[in-house]
Amino acid sequence: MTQCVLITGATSGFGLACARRFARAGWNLILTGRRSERLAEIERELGDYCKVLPLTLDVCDTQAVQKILAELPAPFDKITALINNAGLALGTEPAQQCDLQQWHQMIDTNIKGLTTVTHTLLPRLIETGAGTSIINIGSIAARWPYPGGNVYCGSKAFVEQFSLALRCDLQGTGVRVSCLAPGLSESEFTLVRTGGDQAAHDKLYAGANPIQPEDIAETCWWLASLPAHLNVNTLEIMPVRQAWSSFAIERK
Ligand code: NDP
Ligand code: 8X3
Repeated sequence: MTQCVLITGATSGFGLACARRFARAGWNLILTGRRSERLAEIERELGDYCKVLPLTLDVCDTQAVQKILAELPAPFDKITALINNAGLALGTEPAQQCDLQQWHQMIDTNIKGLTTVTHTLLPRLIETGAGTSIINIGSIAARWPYPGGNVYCGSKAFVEQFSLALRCDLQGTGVRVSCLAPGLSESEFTLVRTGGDQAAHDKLYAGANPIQPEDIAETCWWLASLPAHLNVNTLEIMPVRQAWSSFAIERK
């Protein structure tokens, strides 16, 4: 039977690359995001390879998520993989200069949105059973804090620990859970974070040979295609040119 993946945040970056990768393998796609026109374009691009269900959906809108995901039509009602990818960082300022509304938007999207989608789909995923995958997109920011990371780092730490704890609860169902934690990756992430600052985007990635969305899509594909008895718990991935730096020490 044809498999089906639901990808949140499929309108750009990792999510879009995942849509293309899974379509290439013949999986049916449920694609979500807030930008309807992009979803329509992607449906036109991938519709020849597989069945596509585009859903304009803000993961922060709990009622909409619950309603829309409860009413999935066949053949999209049996889901073999959920990629919880929708997320964002906003701002790079120190905590004491941050905008509270931006903090709340990160929490609402990266934590509340991810948990709402997961909670809503769990019965369906458990029904599909062995070999089903939940892939939560975390970040190296979960484990490696940096100045200006504040709430974004915290939200991704939640994603990692939630993923591990979810595994405990799902033991016996056959559903596996992975937290995939990428490092420096070139997508629309920095444009979103900086409010559209193209120079900041260009500077961050210049000469770094960063991860590309296709790299993450390939990794998600691998995770979802592993034999059903295997669970990758956490997977941190960086470009070769990225590594750690020393502690910051205040001297007086
Ligand atoms: P992009 O900005 O390119 O993609 C983000 C996606 O999330 C878009 O499709 C956007 O769709 C969607 N999204 C954002 N907010 C919402 C919302 N409220 N409801 C529904 N969809 C939403 O960035 P990336 O591809 O890089 O980011 C994908 C994930 O990867 C995020 O969780 C990010 O935190 C994580 N990540 C990114 C890294 C990087 O360096 N780029 C590294 C590590 C992790 P739309 O605007 O249409 O709603
Ligand atoms: C995105 C990676 O290092 O910019 O999650 O926070 S980082």
